[in-house]
Amino acid sequence: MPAQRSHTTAHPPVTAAQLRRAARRVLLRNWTGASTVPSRGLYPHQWSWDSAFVAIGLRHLSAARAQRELETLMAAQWRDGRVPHIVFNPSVPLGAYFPSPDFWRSSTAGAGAGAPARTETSGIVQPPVHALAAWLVHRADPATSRRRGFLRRLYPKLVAWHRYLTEHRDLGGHGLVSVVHPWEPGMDNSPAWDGPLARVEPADPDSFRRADLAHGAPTDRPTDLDYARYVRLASDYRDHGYRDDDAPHPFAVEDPGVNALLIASEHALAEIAAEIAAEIDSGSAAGRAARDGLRSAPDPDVHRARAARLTAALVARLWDARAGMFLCRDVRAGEPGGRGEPIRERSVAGLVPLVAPGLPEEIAQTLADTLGGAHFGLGDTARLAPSYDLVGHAFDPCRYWRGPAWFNVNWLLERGLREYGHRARADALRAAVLTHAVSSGFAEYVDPRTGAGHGAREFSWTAALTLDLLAADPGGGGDRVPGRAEERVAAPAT
Ligand code: 2M8
Repeated sequence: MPAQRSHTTAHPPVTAAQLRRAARRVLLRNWTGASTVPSRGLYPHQWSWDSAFVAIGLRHLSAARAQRELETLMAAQWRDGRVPHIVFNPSVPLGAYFPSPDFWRSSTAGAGAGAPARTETSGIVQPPVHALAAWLVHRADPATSRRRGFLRRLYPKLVAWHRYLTEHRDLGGHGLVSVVHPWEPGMDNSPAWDGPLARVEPADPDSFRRADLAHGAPTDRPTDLDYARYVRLASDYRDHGYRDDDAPHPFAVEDPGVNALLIASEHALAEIAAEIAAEIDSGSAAGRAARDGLRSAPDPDVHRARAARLTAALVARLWDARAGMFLCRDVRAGEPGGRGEPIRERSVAGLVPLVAPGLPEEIAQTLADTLGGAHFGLGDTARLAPSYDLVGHAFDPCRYWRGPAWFNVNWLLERGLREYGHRARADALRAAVLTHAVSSGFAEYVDPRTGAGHGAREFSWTAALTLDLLAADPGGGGDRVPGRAEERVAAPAT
């Protein structure tokens, strides 16, 4: 099982310069020429939110390559605006990953919804981190970005992507986006999905063959029964032509993580719109090209207003003062056509809104308190924030999204803590992320209490976000200090 072998060395790199070199090597190895695979063995295609996080790290190595990463993903966007969660590499054998392109059949089954004719993709989506990533990538090297027309080419696509989410996916009817498959929020196997998923008829276990178990320990991965339900949801969606108006969507959940990332990305779109508007006003050649390529002048206020509406809906629908965090809402539970019901499981998705600017102050403070309290234990019983309640009935430190700590989530929380003024806690989290990225060999995820690595190693977003935390952040979170070459950023693993 190659993905399980440990890359942890007896003498892990401990200075910023060494760590930077090691992270860079991972990203170079996982680069395919136009984008980056999350992991060579387990995930040999391009994943949507992985690419956004990868671009955030790549910007410190090559702005052009980081831009390319996002451009490759957005080139597979569907005409209805959706950005598919996987873009398949045609040179990878079908059996290397399940569900493969012949399962999704996007170019035929999705033709009515506007799937690309010549690129095979999945038909579901992942969290919209892309506008945030695009803005951070631009900020790393504005000159290259302007010369390549990066923002002005991406902006209409990002707007269409957000429009898809807000217009086709407001299944609860209260101004929030619903996910329709546990793979969509990116936290595949979270205990928060157990309730809504239990209503889904599992697919016949003989109708599919999992590929993930060839790379991961079964105790770390979702069960066969979970997979049978994932398959049923995806094949039913496909058989309805991936049309949200027709598909029954028996699994429909408002997830605070997805909606918070949309809010953060709307704020980023406001910055992007202002940047393009300034370019147009300057009357430069780039500005003229921007004006000619857009239907209307970008207006930052439109995005700010949308972010404010989404924030109000997030608070009204998903805030739970008793839990001290946001909870997912099962749109299909309770009375048909009713308000749905909160899912009483503490998933780290309920703390991700810390990354959204503009939360009411007392909510932001409560989220920070909850992150350090008994359920998430950050800085106390946990080295990194777990994906699920440390004292919850379903907590498992090893199994996919049912407890382990993930580096992308911890990067988001680091950013959120900084955004809301908890500088010392953000610094401590940054140090913990760097330490465990090194000691685990850039693992996909770690046991939150011990830091032991699990899943794939040399995982792209772990390496990319390590690079980002080592750098001064040119695109926000402005008080982070750059890692000096000789700075000891990570203690050897204990
Ligand atoms: C995991 O999800 C895929 C399905 O999309 C899988 O389990 O096969 C999740 O961790 C997800 O968040 C991530 O984007 C993906 C690739 O890294 O792997």
